[in-house]
Amino acid sequence: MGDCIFCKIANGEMDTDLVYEDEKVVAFKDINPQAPVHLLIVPRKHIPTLLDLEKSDEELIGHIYKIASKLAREEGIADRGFRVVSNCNEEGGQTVFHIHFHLLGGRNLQWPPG
Ligand code: IU
Repeated sequence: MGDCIFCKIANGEMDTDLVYEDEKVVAFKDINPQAPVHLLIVPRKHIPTLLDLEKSDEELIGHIYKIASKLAREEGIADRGFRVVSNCNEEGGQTVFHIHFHLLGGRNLQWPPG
């Protein structure tokens, strides 16, 4: 936890392009955007992977999706469409081990992902 980069961002110890924060989550612009809109929604609580979620985190995850839809509207990508995705472990493409939800939009997203 001590050297977790997303904990540092959530605690305000690192500069970031913050777009939203409340008592449970922060959202900021991804430093390596994969779409015209690419935000990361990150819980303040340090949870390494989706596999570490506990029963008591259910409300938090619901909250994250609610914030994703609010931000999608605010970013102007709601009507045309967008994607919320969370990668888990190596083959899932996870590189930062503090769970986060990518909000992507502003272009025609392909399926299946690579
Ligand atoms: P992933 O699903 O764990 O691979 O996503 C990590 C994302 O975090 C990735 O898109 C990075 O560009 C992004 N990121 C960031 O926005 N700021 C940082 O300081 C670091 C990674 I490290």
